[in-house]
Amino acid sequence: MDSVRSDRPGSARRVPLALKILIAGGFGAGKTTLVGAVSEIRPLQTEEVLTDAGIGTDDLDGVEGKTTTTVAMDFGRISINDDLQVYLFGTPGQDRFWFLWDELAFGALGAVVLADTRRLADCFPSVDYFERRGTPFVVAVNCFEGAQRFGTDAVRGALDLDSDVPVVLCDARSRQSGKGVLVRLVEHVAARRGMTVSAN
Ligand SMILES: Nc1nc2c(ncn2[C@@H]2O[C@H](COP(=O)(O)OP(=O)(O)OP(=O)(O)O)[C@@H](O)[C@H]2O)c(=O)[nH]1
Ligand SMILES: [Mg+2]
Repeated sequence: MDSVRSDRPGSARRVPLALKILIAGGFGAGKTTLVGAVSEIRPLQTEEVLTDAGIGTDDLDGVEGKTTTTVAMDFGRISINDDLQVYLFGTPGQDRFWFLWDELAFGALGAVVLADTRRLADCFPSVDYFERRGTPFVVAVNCFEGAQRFGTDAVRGALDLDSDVPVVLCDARSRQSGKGVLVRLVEHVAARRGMTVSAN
């Protein structure tokens, strides 16, 4: 994962390596929140207001304060270090937008699957999707207040994850916490490729 250096004479400008990472997970797991929290640029969001038409389709248990939902994607960017920039693509959480996933996943280095332990089953489709594609992923448990805390081993067991898939706890509203999740993913991808990376 070397960064590219300009080969112009006298130029020492380093061009950082850019990676694409998906932020996936079930409806209301905190994907848009995470992309917004970690992004250095104003994130691109495609939020639409949840209306009565979604009653019976949009399960708001645990996220009753939620007023909008992502209808296409979130987009943000974060620098992990001087040599590495990550472009973040948040997926829409609802089944009716599955047709977008292949486009969003194209060229992705890896994915974060956000999980809410109150609705753990909602992240099964994301886990299945990345397992089928062979896309490396980490599961990040978004620790909503009031949600019963489960250890990472309990979540691993409940999702029947392979032993090498990292499971981490996070707060999707925290830049530092979100950045930690991304670093863990990059380390996981690097380890699978027999490389090491440093976040410093
Ligand atoms: N208390 C708490 N609220 C959170 C946390 N993360 C997200 N929220 C709130 O939970 C709601 C859902 O967050 P979103 O970021 O919209 O979730 P999403 O996964 O993008 O949702 P969809 O795109 O509709 O699938 C919002 O009201 C957030 O403010 C968290 O860690 N703790
Ligand atoms: Mg969203």
